[in-house]
Amino acid sequence: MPPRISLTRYLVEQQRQHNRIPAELRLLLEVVARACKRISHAVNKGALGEVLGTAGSENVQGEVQKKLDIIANEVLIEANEWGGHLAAMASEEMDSIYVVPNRFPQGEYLLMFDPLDGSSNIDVNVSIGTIFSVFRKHHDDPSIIDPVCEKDFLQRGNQQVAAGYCVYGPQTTLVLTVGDGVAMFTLDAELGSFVLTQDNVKIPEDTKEFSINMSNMRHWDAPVKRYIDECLQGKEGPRGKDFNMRWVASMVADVHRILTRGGIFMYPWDKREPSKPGKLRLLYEANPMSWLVEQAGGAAVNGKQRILDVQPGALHERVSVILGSKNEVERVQQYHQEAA
Ligand code: AHM
Ligand code: MG
Repeated sequence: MPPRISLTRYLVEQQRQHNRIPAELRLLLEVVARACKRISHAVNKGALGEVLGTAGSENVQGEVQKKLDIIANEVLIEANEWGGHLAAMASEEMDSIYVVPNRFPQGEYLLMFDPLDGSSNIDVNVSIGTIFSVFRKHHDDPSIIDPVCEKDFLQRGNQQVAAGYCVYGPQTTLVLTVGDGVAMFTLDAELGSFVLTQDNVKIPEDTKEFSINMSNMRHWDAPVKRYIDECLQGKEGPRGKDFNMRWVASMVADVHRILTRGGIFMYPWDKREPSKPGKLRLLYEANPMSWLVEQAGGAAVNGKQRILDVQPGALHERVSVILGSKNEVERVQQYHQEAA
C-alpha cells in the first residue's frame, strides 16, 4: 500500500522540494485546516449540537445569519489570530476587516474567507463549505510599514499565494492550491487528519453538464440565455449533444463536482439588481475558486475578463461568475464578446 500523505507532509514537501511556500504560510494553512476540522465537527452534530437555525442577525450584505455562519466565523478567527502569521482577516460575515489584536504578534499575511458557504443548505443537511484565500500584505515601498487597512485587501486574485475550500458533505474534503496544481485531502475523522486523496486534479476541457439557477432565466443577459438555450436543445440543437443540469446551491459543492468530473458553473449578472455586478463575492468566493479552477486546467471569467485580473474596489464587491471546463467557459465568453 502506498504511504498515506498527510496535509502536514504535503505542505512540508511543497516547502522543501518546490520552495513554493515559506514556513509561515505552511503554518497558516495548517491552522486554517484545523479550524475546518472544528467546523466540520459542528456541522456534523447538527440539531444535536443546537447549531441549526437563524441567529436573529444580518450581515453587512443584508443576509440573515445562521447560527453556523457565526460559529464558523468565530472558529476561524480564534484559530488564526494568535499564530503570528497574519496581519488581518476579512470575512463575508464581518462588515470590515479584523486586525490581529495587539496582544499577538502581527505577521505578513492576509486571510479572507466565507466561513460557511451555501447557508441555505445548512438546515436541510446538504453539503456546505468554507472558502478561503491568502494574500501577502504588499506595499509599494517595503520600507514603509503602515498599519494594516482595508486597502491592503483590495488585490487582484492573481496575487493570491494560497486558496482553497473545505466541503462538508458525505466526506469532509479540503481542496488546496499554492500555485502548483490542485490537491484534495479527505478528513480521516478517526485520526483527525487530512489525508491526500488526489493530487494534480485536472478538469476535462469539454463537458455535457451545466450548473446554474434556472429559476433566474428570465433575468439573464442575452449571451447566458443563448448558451443555456443551446444546451437545452440537446442533440437536435447546434451543440449536437444532450446536456445534464446540476445545481446544489452551495458554490463549494458545485465547484467540487466540477473539479472532480468537469462541468460549467455560472452565477451571472442578472436584471434583478442591475447595479450589482453579480451575486457572488469577488474576494472570498470567486477569486479562490477561480484560481483553483485555473490551476486544474479550467477557466474562470466574468463575461468581460478573467476573474483573477479584476481589480477589486471594495471588500464585499460582487462579480459575475462563469467557471469550469475550458472550452465551455471560452464559448460563453465569446457569446458575451459577440453581443458587446
Ligand atoms: P452564501 O455565501 O450566503 O451561502 O451565498 C452564496 C451561495 C452560493 O454558495 C451558491 O452558489 C448561491 O449562493 C446559491 O444561490 P441561490 O440561492 O440563488 O441558488
Ligand atoms: Mg458564500
